[in-house]
Amino acid sequence: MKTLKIAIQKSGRLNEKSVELLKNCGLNFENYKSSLISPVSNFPLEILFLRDDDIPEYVQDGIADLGIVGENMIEETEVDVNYLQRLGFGKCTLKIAIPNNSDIQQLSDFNGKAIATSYPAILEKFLAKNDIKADVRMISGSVEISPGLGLSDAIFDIVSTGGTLKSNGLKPFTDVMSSEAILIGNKNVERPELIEELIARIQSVLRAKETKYVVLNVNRDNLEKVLALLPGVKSPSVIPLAEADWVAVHTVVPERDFWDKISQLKQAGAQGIIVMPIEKIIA
Ligand code: PRT
Ligand code: ZN
Repeated sequence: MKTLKIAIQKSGRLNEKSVELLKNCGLNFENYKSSLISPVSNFPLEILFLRDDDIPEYVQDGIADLGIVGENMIEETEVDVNYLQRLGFGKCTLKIAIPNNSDIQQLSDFNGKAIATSYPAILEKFLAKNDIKADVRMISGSVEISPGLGLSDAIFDIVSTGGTLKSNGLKPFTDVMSSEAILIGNKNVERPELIEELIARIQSVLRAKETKYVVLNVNRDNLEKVLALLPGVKSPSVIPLAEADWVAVHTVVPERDFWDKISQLKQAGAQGIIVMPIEKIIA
């Protein structure tokens, strides 16, 4: 039977998180930097390690069945693939940025101006939508130095912390798209049941990351107040303790409002709060 192939970045910003995600899904493989392909010993899957630029087309053409790549690469290459799952890492924003001393004030000021970028397709689409006629200059690396060299009036590039813009005397002008790593799949995939299984495993890992397992002790007098703070959870376990009138509550709390929740629980009488990471949540 056919072994599936998943393409991930060989080295770079998405490599480590992609490998970690697949390992957390229980896939057993060697992560040799020197190899292009690595078999998974406990799942009918092979991992292909590639430049991120090649991943969208490999998946579109069926050389790989699946791929993990930034959404920006999919937009830029305009490939026809299935979007299967957003993965929550590699987050960034693609922005137009201008020199600090630029006289550009509004979008229409870009008419006739030169913008350097490694993402010409995304930029062209944005400019066309806004009816701007600018000169898009394709540069494959170090886009941020081009205004300083007099090669362009602005840049269009990926920004995460903004440090690169700042250290090159640039400031953001407008956001064009946000991006994160995404699992993509070939449109005519052969073993959909295996892909479903892999997606289910990925989702269980992602769900677990979004939540913490919390154990706390509370006097029965305060139990109702504490339980009222945990409305999202189906039914927290309430376990009697050796000391009469005291119980332990086991529950999960979403990461996003974690600190708020913990301080509310303390105020409501929770004590001895223990917080643990969750490895997987099987739906
Ligand atoms: O070798 P290969 O071709 O595979 O990798 P690459 O060098 O082309 O890509 P890589 O590893 O740099 O990025 C892979 C993917 O990570 C991108 O396609 C994005 O989806 C995502 N990503 C997330 C980023 C960033 N954050 C990021 N900050 N990609 C690039 N950057 C660069 C940006 O180009 C700029 O030079 O970081 C700089 C800006 O960072 P800040 O923090 O200074 O704003
Ligand atoms: Zn690349």
